[in-house]
This record gives sequence, structure tokens and C-alpha cells, in this order.
Amino acid sequence: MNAVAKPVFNKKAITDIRHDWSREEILALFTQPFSDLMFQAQTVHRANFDPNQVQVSTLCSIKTGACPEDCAYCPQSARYDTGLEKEKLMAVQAVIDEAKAAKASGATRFCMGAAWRSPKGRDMGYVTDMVKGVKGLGLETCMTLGMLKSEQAEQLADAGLDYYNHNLDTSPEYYGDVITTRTYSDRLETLDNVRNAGMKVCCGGIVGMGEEESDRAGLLQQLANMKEHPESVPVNMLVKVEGTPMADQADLDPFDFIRTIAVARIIMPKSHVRLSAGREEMNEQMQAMAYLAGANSIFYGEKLLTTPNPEASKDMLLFKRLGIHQESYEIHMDEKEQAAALVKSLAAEQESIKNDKFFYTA
Ligand code: SAM
Ligand code: DTB
Ligand code: SF4
Repeated sequence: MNAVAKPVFNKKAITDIRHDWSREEILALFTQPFSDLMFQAQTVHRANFDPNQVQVSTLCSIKTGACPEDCAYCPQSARYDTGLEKEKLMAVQAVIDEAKAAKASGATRFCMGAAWRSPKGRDMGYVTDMVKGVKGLGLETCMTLGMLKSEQAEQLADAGLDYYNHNLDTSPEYYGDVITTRTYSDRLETLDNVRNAGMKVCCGGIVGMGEEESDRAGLLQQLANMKEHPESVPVNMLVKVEGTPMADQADLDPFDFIRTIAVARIIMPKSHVRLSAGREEMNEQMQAMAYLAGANSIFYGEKLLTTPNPEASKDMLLFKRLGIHQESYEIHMDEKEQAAALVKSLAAEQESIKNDKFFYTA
């Protein structure tokens, strides 16, 4: 006869924010029976969030391809022939137009990504204008531009950037098998600079890159043991792109992906956990299971940065079938400030080349 499962959590444990997780404790969460793990994740999720609410972000690649870094998963690295057409930095107005369209289709956060190792001095004025213009539309803003110095983080924070995305990608031990052109501690330094500048941190990683379960535990351990948990934790399933060194990587067991979401939910109870890249290859049942495991954020819109994502209408239909509603966002900027932000970004646009979606080779 089966023993009755003992309740694992007391009331305090489900809302407790801890920063002292050991690898063994995290691995013990991973390796327990699937049903027990899902029950714990649901318990934590329901104690901290509306379980039927999901935050919706749209991505925009403001500068595509020709990146000098060697991230083995990435279609935008100049080192791999992925057939991707490189593009110049988008013009400020073109970014604002895309943000307007994203807002009209229901997104509340607009995430701008650039295929850079780090932004250069001459880029900063343009990206800060993008932040101001997008914020002026009443959207939350997020950027991912590579490594940031503390002054650059401050400039972005001053422009009103809400979130900065910079992923640790994997465990410290597996990291060297994936990227050699920047170190784990470089990444931690950028994350410190973002936090010290007062922005919210969006930091997660990729699973399905040939790593072990212990590496997935190691990534989550790094995130949960930061001084403050990242407000947003994207869990990406590797998108295998022809031409990258990871194109032929073996598939990860889908349950191991769901387990990663569930453990992230348990050890970072108040963070938004994002069911991030890889949804195009997931069926609806798997996505529903990810929501059950505690995912409460997605990228919404037909494209991620360079690879496809499910159509917005399909996501809306799935939300309807599951009884999920979108998290709303209200901007607390007074109207004058909004108008000034828009005027400033439009003025910068006048200086850039006219009638061109792109600006300069960055
Ligand atoms: N260049 C900047 C950087 O790396 O910090 C920002 C853009 S980069 C494309 C943002 C993140 O996208 C990466 O850190 C990685 O986690 C994720 N990513 C890139 N290619 C991916 C892929 N093929 N599958 C899943 N996630 C991917
Ligand atoms: C994140 O963690 N995932 C997003 C976002 N942050 C920038 C990017 C996913 C990229 C997937 C591959 C591509 O479309 O190029
Ligand atoms: Fe460049 Fe970012 Fe891609 Fe790495 S992940 S190659 S830094 S765009």
C-alpha cells in the first residue's frame, strides 16, 4: 500500500524568500516524484500570485546579427553561418511604431534586444530615446543589450528603463562549454550594475543545451542566492538553429523542462517565471503544464528576436480555453512627462536618416 504523502511546506515556507539554497536541496526538489513537485509549485504559486494571471511581453530586435560573441546557441553570432541577415540599429521612430503595434495587440511590456557584446558610447543616446518613447506609450520597458558598465546602467535607469535582461544562461560549471568570449563573473558584474542603478532584473537561462540536471539546479541556485531575486526569470528552451554548434542537440525530456519551471517557482516565490523561448515547439498541453508549474509570463507575438513564436491569436485562444487573464500594467508617469519624453525621442528621430527603418551599422 502506498504511504500518504506528507505535506512538505508549512505556511512560512511557501512565501519565505531565501538566499541560502544549497545545490543538494535544489536537486532534491528536482528529483522528487513529478506529482509532488507540481503540488509544491502550485502551493507556492497560489500563495504568492493569482494563478490564472499571466504577464505578456513582446520582443523587438532593435539590432540584429553580426554579434562578435560566440554563444553556441545563438543564431546572431557572426561566427556561425545561420543565414541570418544582419541589420543596422533601428531608427527610434520605427521602434516606437513597433511598440504601438505591440500595445494594440495586448502586450504590457516591450523588450528591446540588441546583438551586441555591450553598447558603445554613441549608441546610448538612441537607446535611451527608445526607452523614453516606448514608456511614453504607457508600456513597461525592458532592454537586453549585452554587458553594461555602471554609468551605462545609470543612463538607462535615468531614461526610465524598468527592466534589464541579462541571462546567466546555465550553471557556472557548464558555462565554459557554451560561451568563451565573456565570463560568468562578467555577467554577474553587469547584473550588479543593473541592480545598483535601481532597475528591475530579468535574469534566467536556457535548458536543453546538453547540460545535466545538476547544471539546471546550479543555474537556479545562482539566481535564488542573489542578494535580491530577479523580478523576472526567463526559462528558455533551446531553439535549435541550423548553423549553430547546438543545432543537433538532443531533445530534453519535456518533463525536465517543466521541472525546471516548477523548481524556479518554489525557490523564487515572488518572481515572475517566464515560459520563454521554445514555445513554438511545445504543444498546448505542455504550455498548460508550464502554467500549472508556476510560469506566469510569456513572450507574445509571432517572433522572438529572430526565430518564430506562436501567433498571438493562438495564445489568446489558449488563454481563453484555460481561463487565463493577462496581467495589467498602469504607468505612474504624469502626462507632462510622457509628452516631453515623446517630443524628445521624436526630435532625435528627425536627426536620424529620414524614411529609413534602420539607422546605422552598430
Ligand atoms: N546580446 C545580448 C546578450 O546576449 O546579453 C542580448 C541578446 S541575447 C539574444 C538574449 C538571450 O537570448 C541570451 O542570453 C539567451 O539566453 C537567449 N537566446 C539566444 N539564442 C537562443 C536560442 N537559440 N534558444 C534559446 N534562447 C536563446
Ligand atoms: C530571453 O531570456 N529570451 C529572449 C529574451 N530574453 C531577449 C530571447 C530569446 C531568443 C531566441 C532566439 C531568437 O529568436 O533569436
Ligand atoms: Fe551575441 Fe547575445 Fe547572441 Fe551571445 S546571445 S551571440 S551576446 S546576441
